[in-house]
Parts: sequence; C-alpha cells; structure tokens
Amino acid sequence: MNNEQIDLKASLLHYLQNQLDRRFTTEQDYNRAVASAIRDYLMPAWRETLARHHHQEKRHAYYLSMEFLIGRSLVNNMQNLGIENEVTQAFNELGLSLESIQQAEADAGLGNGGLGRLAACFMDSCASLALPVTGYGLRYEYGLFRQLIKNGHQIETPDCWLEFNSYPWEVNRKEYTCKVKFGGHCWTHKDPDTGRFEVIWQADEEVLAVPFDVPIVGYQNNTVNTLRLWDANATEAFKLDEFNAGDYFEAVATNNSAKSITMVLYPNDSNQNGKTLRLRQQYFLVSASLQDVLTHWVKKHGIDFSQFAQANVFQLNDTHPSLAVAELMRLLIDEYQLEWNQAWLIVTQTMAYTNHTLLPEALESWPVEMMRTLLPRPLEIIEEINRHFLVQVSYKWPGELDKQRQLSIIDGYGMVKMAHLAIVGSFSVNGVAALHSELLKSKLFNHFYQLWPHKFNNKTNGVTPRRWIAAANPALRNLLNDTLGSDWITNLNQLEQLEAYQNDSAFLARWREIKQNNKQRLADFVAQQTGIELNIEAMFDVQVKRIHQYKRQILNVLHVIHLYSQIKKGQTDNWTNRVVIFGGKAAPGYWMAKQTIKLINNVAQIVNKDRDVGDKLKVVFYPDYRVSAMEMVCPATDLSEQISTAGKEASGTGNMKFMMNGALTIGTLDGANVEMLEALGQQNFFLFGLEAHQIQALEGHYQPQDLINQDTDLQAIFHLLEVGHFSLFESGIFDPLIASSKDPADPWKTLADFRSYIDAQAQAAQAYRDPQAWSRMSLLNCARSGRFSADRTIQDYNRDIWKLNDLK
Ligand code: 26V
Repeated sequence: MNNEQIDLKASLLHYLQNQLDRRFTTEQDYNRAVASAIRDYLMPAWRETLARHHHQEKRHAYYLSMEFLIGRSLVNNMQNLGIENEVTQAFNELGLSLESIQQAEADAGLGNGGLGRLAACFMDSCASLALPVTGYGLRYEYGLFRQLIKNGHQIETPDCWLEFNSYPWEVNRKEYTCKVKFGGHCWTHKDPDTGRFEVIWQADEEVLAVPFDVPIVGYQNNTVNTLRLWDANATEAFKLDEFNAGDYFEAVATNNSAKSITMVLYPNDSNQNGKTLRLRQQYFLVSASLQDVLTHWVKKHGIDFSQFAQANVFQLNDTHPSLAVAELMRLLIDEYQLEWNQAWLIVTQTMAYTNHTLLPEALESWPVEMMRTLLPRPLEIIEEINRHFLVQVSYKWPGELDKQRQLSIIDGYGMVKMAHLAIVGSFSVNGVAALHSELLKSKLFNHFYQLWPHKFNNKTNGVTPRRWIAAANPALRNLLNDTLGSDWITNLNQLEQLEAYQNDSAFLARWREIKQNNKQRLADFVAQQTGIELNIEAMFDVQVKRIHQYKRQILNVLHVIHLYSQIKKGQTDNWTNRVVIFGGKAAPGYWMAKQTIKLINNVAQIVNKDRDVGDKLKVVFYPDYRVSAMEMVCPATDLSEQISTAGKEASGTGNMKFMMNGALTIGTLDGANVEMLEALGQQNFFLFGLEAHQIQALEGHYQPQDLINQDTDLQAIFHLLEVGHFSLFESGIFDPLIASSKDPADPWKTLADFRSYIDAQAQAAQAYRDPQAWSRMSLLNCARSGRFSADRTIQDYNRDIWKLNDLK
C-alpha cells in the first residue's frame, strides 16, 4: 500500500454502515456502498495513469463508439484490482452475502450486442496491456430495453439502469464540459487582418456535453484507463434567453430537447432507420470527443498541430462515429485556422475505421437535406471532401463515370454514405474476422480496395478472459490456476498446456464436474424464473444472441420440432436428452424477429408439458438476455449454436466465449467460426452447411420446395407447423414465418442447410453419449481458444494501426 492508498476495509465498513436508518438498507444500497468504496480505492491508480498519459509524450488512441456494453462491474473490478479476498472478508464480518449483493447491480446495458460488448472487452484489454487508450461514448439514461415475455410475445420496457440518475462507478467531470452546435446556417467572411476566408457557423442550438468518467481497471497492473461518457444538457445561455423573453415553458422545452440526445440507446442492430435524433447523437459524440482531445492538445502545444498526427489515433467503431472525419476537419479549419490540405493530412493520418457488418440494410446513410438542416457546416465539409475524392477517382479510372457514381460519398438519391466517408477519411479499414475482411475487399468495398489496397486489413475479434473465464466461471478459473499457474489470465495462449491432460481420465472427470455444477447453477435459476425443471445430465444446447433472420434461430427451431416429432413417433433408440436454450432480444420494429420469439415460446409450451417427451427434450426461452445472463449461461453450455448463413455474420464473439468455457460448437463456415475450426480441427467441431461462395452461387436458383419434397423429415416438420400444432388457438400466426423459409427469395437460405444441420446435430448427440470423449473435446476447445483473447486482438490493432507504447 503506497502512502496515498486508502484503507480499503475501513472505507468499506464506513460506506456499508453509513446509513441513517439501516432498517431500510436494500441489497442495491449495499451494492452502491461497496462500489463507492472500491471506486475511492482505485482513485490513486487512476490519477497516476492519467498523469502518466499526460507527462509522457506518447501516442494515445481514442476508441469512439456509440455503444459500450459494460454489464456489471463489481466482480470484474474487484478481481482486476486483486482485492476479492479483502472485500469478502469485510462482508463476512458484517454477515452479508457478497453473492446476492453482486446480483443487485444493474447491468450497464449501453449497447445492443456484439459491437457494444466488443468495445467493452477492448477497453479491458487496453487497460490490462497498459496501453494509453481512452474510450469515448454516450451516457444513455436508458440502455437497451428490458425484455418481458407475455403470452410468448416480447414486450419492451424501459431500462432504468441509473438509480436516481447516478452510477456508483462514474465520476462527473463537469470541468471538461463543452458545447456542441446544431442547426442554423453558415456564411463566409474575410478576415480583414489576414485576408483569410473563414466560415462562420451560426448555430441555432447549442447543447452542453458533460463528461462522466468510468474507470477501466487493468488486470493487476496499477493501470486504470478512462471511459468518458457524454451526457447532454441545455446551455445556461439558452435557458437565460428564453427566461428573459418570459417564456418559461419554452425554456423547459429547450432543456428537454437537449437532454433527449442522450436519453436512450437506439435498439436496432443491423438495420438503420434514419431518425434525426440518432444523427444528433452521433454528431454529439463525435464533436464533444474531438473538442475534448483538441482542447487538451492546445493547452499543451498551443495551435501547433504539426505533431498532432504522430500523437493521436482515432478508432471508429463502425460508421456510427464516422462524422469524426468531417468534424476534425471543421475544428482544425474553422477553430484553429489550418488550411484544407494540412487538415486533411491530419485527418487521414489519424482516423481508422472498423466495419462490423456486410448486411446492406445495416449500412448507414443520411439524407443530405437532413444533414443540411442539422449540421450545415459539417455537410459543406463532406461535400468538399467528396469533390476532392471524386477527382482522385477520375484519375484512377479516366472516363469511367459509373465508378464516380458508385464510389461517391453522396449518392444519386441524395444520401450521404457513411461507410464511404469513413473509408475516404481513414488510413486503415478493417474487418473483424478473416473471412469478413476478405469479403470486404472482394465484394462490399471492392472498388475502394482497388483504389487503396494498403488501407485494408483484418483484425479478428476477441473477448476478455478476465470477464469471460475468470469472473464468469470461478471453478474453471481455479482449476486452471491449480494446473497451469495464473499466467493464462494475461496470456491466454498458455491454455495450450491443457492439452497435456486430454487423456487424463481423472482430470477429465474434474473437468466434467465443473461443467455439471455450472449447469446446476443455471438449472436452479431457470427453475426459479420459469418453473421449468432441467435435468443436468441432458446436453445443454444453447443459442443466445440478438434475434435476427440471418442468425437463423428458425433453423434451430426446425431441429427442435424434428426431435419432438421423433419422440412422438417413438423413434428414440440411442436417444440423447437435450435442453435447448434460446435467449435474445428482437429489435422492437423487427416483426419477423418478434414472431420468431413467439414461435420458440409456443414450441416450448407444447414440448415441455408433453409427458411422452419428459426429460428427452426441454425448450427454454431465457427472458431478458444480457451480459450478466451470458455470465451464467456460457459456463453451463455443452453445445454452442453458431448457425448463421455463411457470409452474413461478420465475426461473432459469443462463439468465442462458449469455446473458452469448453462448449463444443455446431456451426457454419461463417465469421470467426472459420478460425475456430482452424484452431480445433474438424474432429472437435460440428461443421455443417454451405460456404459463403456456395450461398452466393445459389442466388436465383434456390428452390426450397424441392428440398422439402426430397426430405420426409422436413415434410413432417412443416406439416406440424402448417396444421397449427404450435398455434392451436392462434390460427395462422406463424404463416408469414413459414412462408419466408419456403420462399425461393429467402436471403438466409435456411432450408438449404437443413439436412446437413440435422446430420451434424445427430453427430453431436452421438458424441455426447461418450462423456469421456466429450470432455476431452471440451478441454481441447478451451485449450485452443487462446487466439480469441481480446488481448491478442488489441495487440494486433496496436502493432498494425495504433503503434502505441505500453506504459508499464
Ligand atoms: C446498427 C445500428 C443502426 C441504427 C440503430 C442502432 C444500431 C446499432 C448497431 C448497428 C450495427 C451493428 C453491427 C454489429 O453489431 N455487428 C456485429 O459486430 C460484432 C463485433 O464485431 C460481430 O461479432 C458480429 O458478427 C456483428 O454482427
């Protein structure tokens, strides 16, 4: 303990006991108390890290993201600080249960799914590698909606995660407040002294951006990085104006219009709806963050930007923050008087863009006219960037006007294509798995690749082993520590040493026992939540992720119905009992996805109450799937479902969490599954389905009805669906869902993979019947998951893109 360090135990006891009336202390109160004590405790290391960043003239990276799906922080922070024992002891002394107080923490659900959780894993890895990286995001008052299931349907309710509008881990940094402009108009003005033309943007609205800092604790390395989340507020000046005009109600309304910017996270993933408020959010994030960085720069270096690009790099998490390209230009030119070319050089040496999806419906574009109204000056800059860019295109492909049309940042329909802006403005463009990055080069961004092959690179995703093994699966963590020592936590390749135990029956028995205990923990929870009793001897077969047609939950349901129908026909020789668990949220406006949830629940109802079925098959829909749910589900999974249509899932990250925790995967050659298979070999992976190029070749020739005609199992399944066996008093509700999988135009080609999926499932069932062989494969999955640590991913980003020095 250095002299600045506080006495953790005393502080804990102080916070825990510091209540006027302890009769009303809830677990939430205790949770807040512990969090406050731990936050105080980590302050010195946080201050030191900030000082190191400030004093050492080193490069710094900024991770700009509209989403950080943090989940809970208590266990993670205690573990990374190495104070679990002390805290547990203090709790024991007070007769409190740490376990239930942990559960009382609300998830910080500031993200939709993979993209947001990736940002959170990256923050953990950057801090654990002692890299100078700051995250910038938004402090949404409401995170992703909470999901209730009523009569099998998803109901959305607001996620009030901020109890009384405060979060125990955050620190308000109002001294770094800045202003973000919206609306109004621009004019050009000649500076009488310098003769320089300047653009004045007279906004008609200014919003305060107030930063709240969240500590990101590195793994036992005295590093605490910062995640800065912006909260929107009305400016004093505007309030004053309105009040002086005597319009009290207008003034309050202005306040609300400002506040609405960070009110709620948009709940769509892979589908963009073009709402103005979303554009306001994006610009708010980008402008506040860049102003923050530039203000800091100018304080230290004055308006000399010659070294700026050497010292700073911005990683854009998808196109959501890609207005950064225009905003950095604006700030450098309008606020700091740089010339266009100087500014452009800086922008194109500091921006790096990560793409997270190939789905055309998810690619962002904004109407030029919407931008003109909301962001007149950034739009002018985008138009100017585009003019310069199209000249370059014309040099590369003289006379080919169609190339200019295809590549233009502003398309023929008057839309600003954000991916084009991001690519043109960045020195690096990466995909998130090898296959995905190849498809970016060969398909989606092929022309850009021809223009700038050097920009394109791959950074296969990863997940943090601190949360996804050590915190989520303490029994496995202990076994690994006992067997390998504890270095694996920061060097996941060490898990390879587990291979030495692959034929050690005693070790495999321990391995299996851990899995069974984790399954029991999940079974208890499911019983308590849903009343469904699960037999932990059954194979736990799990698909948890956002509900989307490309992820093909429907294919999984078809398999469930197939199993059910086999049971009903008595075809149960050599049967393997299964528990099939689904979880995930559907975007509120995505009707087909919501119907899928309804179908899963209806099938579950019929299956679970059928006495012929019994333990042979159980189906569970786990409501309100979120980060903390995955922490319980993942260690309890035997079989992980990664069954998207090949070429559609950019990477997947759930797939990696399951693998680390010793689940086997049934999956297609999609996203990072390809690399998992490469690490595992075909013997340890249940591979099925068409490859990406075969899916593409099917386009225009796909005949699902022929597939049904050839396959009696499919016929039996569709018969049950079509006669309404799963919708007895809800006649016809699943017709659109059924029709879409039978449609020759089905983009997800579900039935094309049906037979091979069913066969792979049969192999999995067969394999599960040999516990020793299964446990061996399970162990190998964990042993070979090292390359899917986010530490490896971040080292790749750092080596190829950021080029930071660690500050150990
Ligand atoms: C789009 C939109 C549109 C407007 C409303 C809010 C919103 C939120 C997210 C998105 C794009 C989501 C893209 C995404 O999540 N991609 C996932 O990224 C993961 C991390 O790289 C990857 O593992 C998944 O395969 C990929 O689907």
